[in-house]
Amino acid sequence: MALGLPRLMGIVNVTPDSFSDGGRYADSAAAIAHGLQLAEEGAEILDIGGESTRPGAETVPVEEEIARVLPVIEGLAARTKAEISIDTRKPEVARAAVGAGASIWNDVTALEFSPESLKTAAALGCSVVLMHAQGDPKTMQNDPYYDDVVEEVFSYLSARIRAACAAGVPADKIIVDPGLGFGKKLEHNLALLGGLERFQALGAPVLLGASRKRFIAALDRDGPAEGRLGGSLAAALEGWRRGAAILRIHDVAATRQALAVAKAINAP
Ligand code: HH2
Repeated sequence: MALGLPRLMGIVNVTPDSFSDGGRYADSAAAIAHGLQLAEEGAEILDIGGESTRPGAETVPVEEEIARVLPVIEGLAARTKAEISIDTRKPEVARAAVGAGASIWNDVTALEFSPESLKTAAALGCSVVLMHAQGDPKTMQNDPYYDDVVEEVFSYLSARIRAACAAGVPADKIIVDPGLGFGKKLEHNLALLGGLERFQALGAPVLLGASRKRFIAALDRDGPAEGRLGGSLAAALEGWRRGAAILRIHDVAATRQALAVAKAINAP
C-alpha cells in the first residue's frame, strides 16, 4: 500500500507565566520564534493554544485567551506560509484568531462548548477540527467508560459532522480527531490508535494527537513529558500507517525524519 506522508501540525503553546506587559511581549516573542522554528523544520500547520486542556486544567477567561494568542497569530501570519490553527473551545477566540490570520479552528469540544460555536464556524468559513472528548478537562480522567470505544467515538464524530454540515460548514472543511487522552484510559487510547483505520469511513481527514501524552509513560517508565519522544514517534508512525492525514506534534524535525525512513522502507 503506497501511503502519502501526513501533514505535520506543530504545537505552539502560549506560555501563561506572566501577565505583565513585559512578560506578555516576551511570551509572544518566544512563541513566535518557536512557531517559526517548527515551520522551518517542516510543520505545514502551526496550532496555537492559549488555554491548556490538560486533565485538571482550569478555564481561562475569553479576554485573557485572546490577549495571549492574538499577537502570536499576527506575528506568525506575517512571517510564515504555514497554515495557522487556533486551538480553542470558545467561538469569540476563534473569531478573533481567524480575523488575525488563522484558517483552522481546532476545537476539542467538536463545536459543542457554546451554543454559538456551530454558527460561528459556518460564518467564519474556516476549516474545523471536530475532536471527541468524554467529559470536560477538569473531570474527564476521573473514570472514563466505554462499551466499545472505537464505535462510540465513530458514532459521535459522525453525528458532529452532520451537525456541522447542517449548520452550514462545508463538508470539505471538516477534519476529525478521536481525541487521545480526553476522557480515555490506556486501553481506550490503544484501541483508538490500533483501530484508527475505522475512521476513514467518516470521509474526512483524520488528525491524530498522540505527542508526549501520558499513555506513553504508562507503557514505559514514568517521567516528564519531554522524555516521551520515542513513544511519540512510535505512535506517529503507527497512526500514519493507519491513515492519519495530520499529526499534531511537538517534535517536528524528529517526526519528519521518522516518517521519511518509514516511507522509504514501505515504498513499493
Ligand atoms: N490534544 C491537546 C490539545 N489539543 N487538539 C486536537 N485536535 N487533538 C488533540 O489530541 C489535542 C488537541 C492536549 O493539550 P495539552 O495537554 O494542553 O498539551 P499540548 O497542547 O502540549 O499537547
